[in-house]
Amino acid sequence: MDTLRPAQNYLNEPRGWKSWLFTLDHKRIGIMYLAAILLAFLLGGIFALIVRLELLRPGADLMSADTYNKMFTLHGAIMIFLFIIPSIPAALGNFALPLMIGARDVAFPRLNLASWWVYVAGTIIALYSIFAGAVDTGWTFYTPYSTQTTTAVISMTFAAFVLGFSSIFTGINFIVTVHKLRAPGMTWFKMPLFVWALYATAIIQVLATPVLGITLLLLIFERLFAIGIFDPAMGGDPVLYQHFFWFYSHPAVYIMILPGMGIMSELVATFARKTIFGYRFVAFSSVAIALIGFLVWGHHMFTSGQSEAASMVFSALTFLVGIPSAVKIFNWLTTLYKGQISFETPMLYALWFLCTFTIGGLTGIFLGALVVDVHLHDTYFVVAHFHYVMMGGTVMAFLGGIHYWWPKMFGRMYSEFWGRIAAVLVFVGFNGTFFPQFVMGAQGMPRRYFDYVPEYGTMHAASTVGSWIMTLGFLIMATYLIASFWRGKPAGNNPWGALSLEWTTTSPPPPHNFDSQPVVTHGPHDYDKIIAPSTLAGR
Ligand code: HEM
Ligand SMILES: [Cu+2]
Repeated sequence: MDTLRPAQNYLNEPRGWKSWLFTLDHKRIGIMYLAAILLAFLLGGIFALIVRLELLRPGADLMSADTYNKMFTLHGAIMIFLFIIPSIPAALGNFALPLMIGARDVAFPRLNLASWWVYVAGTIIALYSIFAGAVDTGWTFYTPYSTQTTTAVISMTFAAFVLGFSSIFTGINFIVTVHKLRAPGMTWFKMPLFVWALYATAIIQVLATPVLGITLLLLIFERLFAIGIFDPAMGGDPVLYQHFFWFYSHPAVYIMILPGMGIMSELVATFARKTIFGYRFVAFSSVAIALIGFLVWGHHMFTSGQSEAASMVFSALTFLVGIPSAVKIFNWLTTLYKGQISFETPMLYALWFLCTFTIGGLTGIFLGALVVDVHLHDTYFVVAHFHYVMMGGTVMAFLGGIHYWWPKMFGRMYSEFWGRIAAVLVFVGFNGTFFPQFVMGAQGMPRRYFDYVPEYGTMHAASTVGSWIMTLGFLIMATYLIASFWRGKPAGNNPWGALSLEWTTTSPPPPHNFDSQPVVTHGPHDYDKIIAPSTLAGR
């Protein structure tokens, strides 16, 4: 028997596919979520590649304008509702959170399983919508166009409505779990910062998601019964829709980024071997972002006809919400300062995050400035900005998190050599894809156009080639991660020499997580006081 890798663990006990589909084990639910969202990422990525291929050269090369509208809408809707919202909380959070606080499971295991099944149901409705004519409104479903187009708006918005419940269920579960199930000795300020981030995220999930749900229901009713809430032809107000939509969707961008920031804190501390600088500031800045994030939605409507006074207030509040993010960046940099940094794959993604998320965040401040936004609104500058935040932020952290917890999930290491190659390709490809879009956008290239004047040709071509480099990185990653199931060397309990509780149990963990109740005696990132040896030969 392999002493480093327990023969009996949550992966093979109990056996059989039914024991997976109806499992109440948070680790298995996390793994099932991971598989589901990775498939969603693949599908959304295929639509993105199609969009980029059309834009490789000026002219209508591959498809009609109408088809193009469907392609970017499906890309955006899948990436947002099926991939990025559940990505870190429901997959990595589900797996890691109970382990990190020393619990046996989440507070409501059945609700957790229900969350996954509701996600699957929502996904099936979304896939049905693709075949039932797709959607061409953009992922935002703006009225009045969304009440008039003949595409499958009703079923796609209903899919998003259903998916909302899976997100709310996860949020409720995490809030109660954090309040009730922490191990003895784990006070609030001994919680790992990833747990703080998931807790702040859960507050937004529970408070904001119902607003989107109601808004989409109203949209469905508007289409079915022509009530006249949003459509001006029926006496409705389309800007009202935008207010409702962004009242959810701005907080939702923090559902997307806060968990990524939580992973960042874990990676930076572990791989720099230092206590996080300003732990309480980092913890409270997550909560601050969650709360202030509710007050800035109007920055999406600077050009939609809202009062000048309102726009000025929203602009100022937008600057305000930048501060807690900046606090985090500052504290991570300070943590790295004079640390003993080791550049393994998870850490590379943390460094990418520091570069790309900072660009995304700062360009958000440009867009939050009222006068600048009037020029940049609905251009490729916006497309570049939100990809630097969502992909350069959340996805980089997510990839760092996968590589960090992979050995815990499956008990095996992946090829570090190929891991680094893929990381470099993803970084180069990402910047190659999206950096030119800042330049084009500032020069006036509008968003959501399938054709353009030849002047933008070079930059669009560079952007498309960038997307191919990124794709190569992802293909390599998929290969070595899958290969690790057979070839990976056993990781042991603690390959990174990390200090939080999940590394004290076996890899993979037993079904009940810990053989005896863990008791917390030190902080989660006390690397300057305690040395935890790596269980990996030669590290
Ligand atoms: C991984 C995370 C990603 C997320 C969350 C994301 C999200 C989005 C969203 C929300 C939109 C707006 C859709 C709309 O206008 O209705 C969009 C547009 C777009 N995305 Fe992504 N995306 C991601 C990755 C990618 C990748 C990898 C590529 C390139 C290979 C890409 C290329 C594009 C393009 C070309 C557009 C269309 C821009 C336009 O014509 O308006 N995206 N994305
Ligand atoms: Cu916003």
